Amino acid sequence: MTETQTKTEITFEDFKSEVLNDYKIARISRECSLLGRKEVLTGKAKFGIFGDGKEVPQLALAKAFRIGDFRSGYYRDQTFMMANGQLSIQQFFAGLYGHTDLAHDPMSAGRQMGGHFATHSLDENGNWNNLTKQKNSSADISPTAGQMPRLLGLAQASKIYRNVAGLEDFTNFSNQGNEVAWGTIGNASTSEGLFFETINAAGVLQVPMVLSVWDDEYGISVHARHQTTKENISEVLKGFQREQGTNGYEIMTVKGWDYPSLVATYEKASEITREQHIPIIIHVTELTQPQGHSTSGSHERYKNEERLAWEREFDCLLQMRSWLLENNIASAKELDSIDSDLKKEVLEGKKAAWTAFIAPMKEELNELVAVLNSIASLSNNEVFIEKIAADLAAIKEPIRKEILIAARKALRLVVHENGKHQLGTWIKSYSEKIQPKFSSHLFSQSAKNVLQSKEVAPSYNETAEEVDARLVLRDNFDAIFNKYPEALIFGEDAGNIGDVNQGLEDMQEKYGDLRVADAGIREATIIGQGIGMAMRGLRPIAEIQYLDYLLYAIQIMSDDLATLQYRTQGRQKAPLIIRTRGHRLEGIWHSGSPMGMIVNAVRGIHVLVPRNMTKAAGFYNTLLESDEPALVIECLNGYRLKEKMPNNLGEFKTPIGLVETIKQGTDITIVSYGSTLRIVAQAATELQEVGIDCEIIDAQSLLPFDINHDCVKSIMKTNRLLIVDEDVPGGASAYLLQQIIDEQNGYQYLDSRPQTLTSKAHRPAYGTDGDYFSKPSVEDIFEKVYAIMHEAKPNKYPSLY
Ligand SMILES: Cc1ncc(C[n+]2csc(CCOP(=O)(O)OP(=O)(O)O)c2C)c(N)n1
Ligand SMILES: [Mg+2]
Repeated sequence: MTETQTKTEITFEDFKSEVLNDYKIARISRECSLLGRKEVLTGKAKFGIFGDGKEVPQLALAKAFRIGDFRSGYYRDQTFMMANGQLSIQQFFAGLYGHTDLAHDPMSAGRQMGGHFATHSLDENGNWNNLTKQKNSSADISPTAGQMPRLLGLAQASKIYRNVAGLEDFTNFSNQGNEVAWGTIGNASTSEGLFFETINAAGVLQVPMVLSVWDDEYGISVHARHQTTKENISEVLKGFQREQGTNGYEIMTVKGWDYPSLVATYEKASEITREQHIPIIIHVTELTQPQGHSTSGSHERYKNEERLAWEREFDCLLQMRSWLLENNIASAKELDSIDSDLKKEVLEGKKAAWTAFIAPMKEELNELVAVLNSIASLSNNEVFIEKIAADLAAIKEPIRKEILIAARKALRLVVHENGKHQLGTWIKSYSEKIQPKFSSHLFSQSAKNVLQSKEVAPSYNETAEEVDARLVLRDNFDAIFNKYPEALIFGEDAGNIGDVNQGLEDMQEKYGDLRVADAGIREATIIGQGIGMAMRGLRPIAEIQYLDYLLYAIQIMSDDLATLQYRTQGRQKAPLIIRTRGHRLEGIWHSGSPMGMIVNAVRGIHVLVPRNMTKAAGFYNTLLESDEPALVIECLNGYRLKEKMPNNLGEFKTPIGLVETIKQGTDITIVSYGSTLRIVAQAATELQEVGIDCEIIDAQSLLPFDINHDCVKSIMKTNRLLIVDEDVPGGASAYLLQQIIDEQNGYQYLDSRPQTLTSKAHRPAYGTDGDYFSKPSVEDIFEKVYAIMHEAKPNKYPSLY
């Protein structure tokens, strides 16, 4: 035997031990699923969705998955996580119970139901870990196929790192783009639009992505014949197969119970995609669901006896066991002993998880019982409080809801007594301690969160000329691409022509077609592409051509991007910038301003509404220094208006969360944003002519809004409030009203009813008249303000009508 042979060949014993280790992992995973279901049925956990029936292919996936790779998958992947050593038995059960401590449930600290997996890209301070030194799983989400858009971006990042110059120092994120993004999806979820959109986009982009379809023929109760043409997704996708001289995919099919073929298939896929950056689909067929879809139902209701018998026979674990026996890799005795040992191991892990889950709550309960007993003895309601304390103490396995209910009920009984202070203080400090377990990290809590950013005003040469405003944006993007090699932009028409309004004119020529790129018409995956790339250390700017078409992307923004920090308790982030343009132009689909819909759907993403291009450019500069996702909406009718060209391009920063008073006044405060401000300003000029002095506040930033509470300070002076926007009635104007009246306590300074002026409820009609009769006009604003002043001072301002 030569020396090289010794290194590459493994002995039978090594092979056997590796295969048996695989078998053991799969068996542990199965046992966890079986016991997990029991935990739900006995009431210890609320809901269970498990990976039983999908174990064996995940062993093969785990073998091909290298350090630095990324996964974007779904709730069946527990065996894969276990094979990576990233999900212990105890952690599996901690997740099932909803343990709120990240040390116990590293996937989401109890925020997500079990079966939603994640690894930590960030340390406890929100700083990046070295992602090339760990196996990475982007955090799962429940909406079927919702993992697909992000998968595209995770794969695209490798392509960027391999091919874009200037990223040599980004060694924490990539080793020359050698990382593969591995996706998993259920067969039925391939019916979703997001699936097909992603498949097409990855075929166009040619990125290192391997997508596994776990095919068990069902999506809950619905059979493949209702889901998939020809009942066969790989058959249907055949047109995507690459051929001589074309782009496209490698498509592979393999049976989910055939361990050696699975291992070979995944190895081959890994090699091809890693080297050539070709996307691959692996259709894994003949999988089963031994316990049905989830703990919510039983599959005997919708599978016939023949199918159930087949599932029993072709259970991938049973098949793996037969293979081990048939090939004399292990004896039945050896396998039986593995099986019985691991049963004990799983039971012990489960018990440990439960004890750890309950222990802190027991302590908290005891603490409260002591407080209750101490106030009871001094209370007129002693008997009642003692009863509450005794009932509480009798709960053997308490949850926090029960503890807090008891405390809050008892508080009412001592409202007239001294005891209320002790109990009230306890409740407050308990809530302060517990609430963050459920509510922290909606936004970044790192030193780079947007609120840390300081304003830098644009500065101008004395001779600075007024130019078309799009040039301010363009030259600022130029400065950005110069300053940040990791910054890149892509969208429909963003590349070759430099966006529909020329804000990126000549940028592709200068920075190449990977950094300034055209994208297909596919808004959801444009966002997903951005999410995935941002999760791998790049600074993507995803462009959505018009605000009206953000609707196609709002689902993925809401479900994935907005929840990312929250659902990982701050251990993953995607500081994606979404650039779009909107508000006033022409017609039903080119002039919408659905800001209420947006601000309510994307809590977790900042929403910025600059009134001009200098403000917009300043927002991009701020965001690039921060680590949070944001949506920036430029004014569609503002690109050709004149603005002075600043001389500190790429450096000036518009602050986030601050309003700006753009006109001082004493009679009424008008709050508005975006394109409407110009109309408000015109109305204010005309109102001045009749002696009404308006104060105009530009909201600038809807999420977060007015963190310094400047609006209420203005109302203290004017005592009147009007909110003007182009959204539907009750849209973003209602949100602003809630913020100012409720959050800022503005109601107490008002002498007139606070009002809103918005567009009509319908979409704006086409043409100049369509605009005039659909959206608030200068005259509408004039008359609205005048009417408010008339009501206050009827003699000075006699009624107009
Ligand atoms: C958008 C969306 N619609 C519906 C659901 C409810 N749902 C959860 S899983 C599932 C079936 C998925 O089947 P499949 O993709 O085949 O995965 P499997 O569970 O069979 O592995 C459905 C309909 C959901 N989570 N998201
Ligand atoms: Mg299925």
